[in-house]
Amino acid sequence: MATPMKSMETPTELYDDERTALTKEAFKRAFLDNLLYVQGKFPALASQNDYYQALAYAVRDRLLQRWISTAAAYTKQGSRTVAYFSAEFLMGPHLGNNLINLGIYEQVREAISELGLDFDTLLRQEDEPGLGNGGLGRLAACFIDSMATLEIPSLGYGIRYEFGIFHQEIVDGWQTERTDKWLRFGNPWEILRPEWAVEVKLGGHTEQYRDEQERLRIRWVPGKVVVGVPYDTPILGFRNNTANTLRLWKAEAPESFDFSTFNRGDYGGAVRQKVWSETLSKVLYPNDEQIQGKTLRLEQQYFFVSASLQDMMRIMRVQKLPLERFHEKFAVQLNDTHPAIAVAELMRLLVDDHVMPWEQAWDITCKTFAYTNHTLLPEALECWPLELFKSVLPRHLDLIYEINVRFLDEVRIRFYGDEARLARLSLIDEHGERYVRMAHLACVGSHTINGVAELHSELLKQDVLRDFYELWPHKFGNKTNGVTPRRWMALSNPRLSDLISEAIGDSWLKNLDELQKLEPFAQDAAFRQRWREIKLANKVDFAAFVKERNGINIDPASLFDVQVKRIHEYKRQHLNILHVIALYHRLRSDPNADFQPRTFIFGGKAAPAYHMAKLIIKLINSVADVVDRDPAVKDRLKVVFLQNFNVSNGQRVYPAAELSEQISTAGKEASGTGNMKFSMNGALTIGTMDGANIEIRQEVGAENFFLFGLTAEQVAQTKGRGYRPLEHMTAELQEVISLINSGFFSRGDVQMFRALTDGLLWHDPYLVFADFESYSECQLQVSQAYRDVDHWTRMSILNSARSGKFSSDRTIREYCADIWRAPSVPVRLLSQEDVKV
Ligand code: GL4
Repeated sequence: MATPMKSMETPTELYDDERTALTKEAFKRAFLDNLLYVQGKFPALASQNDYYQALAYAVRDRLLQRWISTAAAYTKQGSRTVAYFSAEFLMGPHLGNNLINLGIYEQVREAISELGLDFDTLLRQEDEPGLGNGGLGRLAACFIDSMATLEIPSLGYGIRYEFGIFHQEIVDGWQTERTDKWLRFGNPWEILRPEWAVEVKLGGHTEQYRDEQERLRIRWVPGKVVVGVPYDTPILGFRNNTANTLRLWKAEAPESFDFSTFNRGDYGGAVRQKVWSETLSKVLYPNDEQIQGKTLRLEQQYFFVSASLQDMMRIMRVQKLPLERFHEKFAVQLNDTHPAIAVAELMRLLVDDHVMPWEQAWDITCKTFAYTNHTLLPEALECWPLELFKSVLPRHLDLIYEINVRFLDEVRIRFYGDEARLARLSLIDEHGERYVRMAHLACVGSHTINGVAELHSELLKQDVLRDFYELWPHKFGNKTNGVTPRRWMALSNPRLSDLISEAIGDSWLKNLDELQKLEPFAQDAAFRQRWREIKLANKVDFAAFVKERNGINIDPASLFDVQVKRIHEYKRQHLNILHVIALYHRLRSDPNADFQPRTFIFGGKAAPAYHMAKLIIKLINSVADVVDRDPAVKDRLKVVFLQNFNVSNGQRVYPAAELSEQISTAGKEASGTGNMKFSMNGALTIGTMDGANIEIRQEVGAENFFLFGLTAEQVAQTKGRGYRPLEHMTAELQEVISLINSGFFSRGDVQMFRALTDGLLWHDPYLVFADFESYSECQLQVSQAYRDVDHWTRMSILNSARSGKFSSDRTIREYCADIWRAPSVPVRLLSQEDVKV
C-alpha cells in the first residue's frame, strides 16, 4: 500500500514534551513504553495486536491535548452546540483516519517500520466499530467528521453496542452471521466517564399526586431503572485543533449484584437484573430500512435519548445556564425517527421534573429539534403498537396524547371540517390496531424537516409527509447528503490523492470544490496516463485482496464493475445478476463474440430475516461459481461476492472501481452515499434517475454518466396502470429465467430460486423486468466506451473533478446555515502552562 497523502504532512504545534512530541524518536519511545506499561508485553512476546494497541495509545496521547483544548474553548465560549442524535454511528477504523487528520501519517509509518514492524499489518489489527447498518449510520460518521473539520461545537450521541453489525460469512453460497465481538481486545479510542452516568427509567405506571403547593401532578413510577454510562471517543477535525466528542451510552444495572436476593440463596436472581440491564446496549438490530417492532428496540431508543438529554441538562448546569435557554444552547438533529421519542422525553424532563409550564416547554422543544427523514419505504416507517409503547413508556404515551390533542386542535381550525385529514395527521394511527406514529411525532416536535437528496425531499412533500407539508410548508427543505473526502479519498486512495495534490495543491481536502481545478488536466495526455496507472495499481492491490479472501484470480485488465451496498430488492442486485447471466448466455451461444472482459464485484449484507435478500446472495454466489468453473468464458467474465462488506473493505473497493452500479428503482433510494464515493474516486456511474444519482449526473454532465431506466414519475404511472412484468419479457430475459429455473446454477435443484423467479414473473414490485432492456443496452454502451481508453479516462477525471458538491463539509455548512445556526469556534491549543495542576 502506498502512503496516504505524503505531500500533505504538516505536523503542527502539538505538545512538545518528551512524552508526546511528534519527533520520530519520541514516538518510538512512546510506542515501546506503551507496549510495556499498557499492554504489559515486551517485543519477544508481543502479538501484532499488542503492537497495534501500543500504537493506538501513542496516537491517542497525541490527540488528547486537542480534546482538552477543545473542551476549554467551548466552555469559555459557551456557544451553541449541535447534538447529533443517532442510533447508529458506522465509524470504521480510527487509527488511519486519526493519523491523516493529525498530519502525522508518514512520520508514524516510518517510525514503525524503523522498529522493524509492518505498519499496514498493524493498521489491519483494528476491529472496526461497526455500530451501524449502512448508509444512515455511515452518514452520521461523515457528519461528525465534517463538524469537527468545520470547527462546529458538536456532540454525537448514540449507543455503545457491545456487538455491532454481524460479521457476514458465505458458506456454500449462503450468508451466515457471526457475532461481531469488536470489543474483545479492548478499545483504545474510548474513555469511560463513570462520573457522568445517568439513570434511565422504564416500564411501570403513572399516578396522580399533590405536590407541596397542593397542585395536582403526575408521577411516573417506573418498573425498572438502568444506568447509562458514557464512553467518549474524540473526533478530530482535519488539520485543525478541534477534537469533538462522540458520546455512546452503555447500559448497566444500578447495582450490579443484588445482595438481598443473593443472601436468600437465589444466585441466579441476584445477577438477573444486571443481565437484563446490559441487554439494552448489547446488540445493534441488523435491519436497514425495515423495522421489527421489538420491545427491546424501543427501550434502546429511549435509553440513549433520555441519557443524552439528561447529559445536556448536566452541561447546562455546569455552564450555569437556566433550562429556559435549552434551545439556545443546543440544536438537536434527529437522525431519522429512531431518536424521535426525544420530543416527548424533553417535554417530560421540562414539565414533570423541572415543573415548567406546558406552553413554555413546548416552545423550547420545537425550537430544539430538527428531523431528517432517510427513507420513503413504507416498511421503514416506525409505528409502535400502543400497548407495547405503553408498557415501556407509560408517561410518554400520556404526553403524546396531550401533544396530539393540542396539535389536532390547531389542525381543526386550519382545515375546517376535514375529518379525514385529522385522522391522517394524528400522532396515533387508529385504523385497526392502534399505533404511535414516530414520524408524526418528529414532524410536530421539530422546527425543520429535511430529506437527503433533491428528489427525495420532493417526494416527501408530495407523498409520505404531504399533509405535514400542506400544514407547514416553511418547515420543509432539502439537504443533499455528502461524504468525507478525508476517509474516502486521502486515507483510502493515497495514490490518487497524491496525484491530485501534485496537480492542484492540497487545499482540496478542506474545500472539495477545488477539485474543479483538475478539469483542464483531462486534456493532458501525460496526466491521463498517470491517472490510468493509479487506477490500475489500485486494481492490482484489490485483485490481491480478492485472491487472499476468495481464492480466485481476477484480471486487473478487465473492467471492474462494482455494486456494494446492503442487499435489498429495491436496490436491485438481482437486476445486475440477471444481466450477468444474460452476458454468460451470450458468450456461451456465441463463443467468438466480441466481448469486453469484465469482473462483476458484489458485496453487502442482508438482514438476517430477509429471506429474499439472502436468496439473491445465494444466486450471485451460484453464478460466480458456475462462471468460474466454465472454461468457455474464462478470462472474459468473472463474478466475485466480497464477504463482509464494511467500512474497511469499502476503503479497498472504491479506489479500484471503474463502474459504479447505482440501479435502484427510481423513487426508492433516498440518496445513496456510496454513489458519491465511487464518483470521487474516478468511477463512472451506471444508474437510474434516483436519489443523489440525479445530482451526480447533473454535476458531472450527462455525457459522463450512463443513465437508464424509468423515472420516478414513470414508475408511479406504470404501477398506477397495473404493472404486469410479463409484458416486458424479452427473448433474452426468457432465456435467463429459464436457465435459473432449470437448476443450471443450483446443481439441478429446480426449486432453489423459484421464490425469486416467481416473484419477478408475477409481482416484480421493483420493476426489474420493466428496466431490464434499458439496463442491458446501457451496459453495451459502457463496454463500448471502455474501449476508448482516452475517452474513458477523460470521463473518469471529470467525475472526480466535479464531485466537490458531494463533500459532507458542504452538507454540514448547509445544516449550519439553514437549521442549526451554530457558529464555528476555532480552538487554540492549550500549552503545558495552561494545564498545570
Ligand atoms: C438510508 C437511505 O436508504 C440511503 O439512500 C441514504 O443515503 C442514507 C443516508 O441518508 O439513509 N436510509 C436508511 S433507513 N438507510 C439508509 O442507508
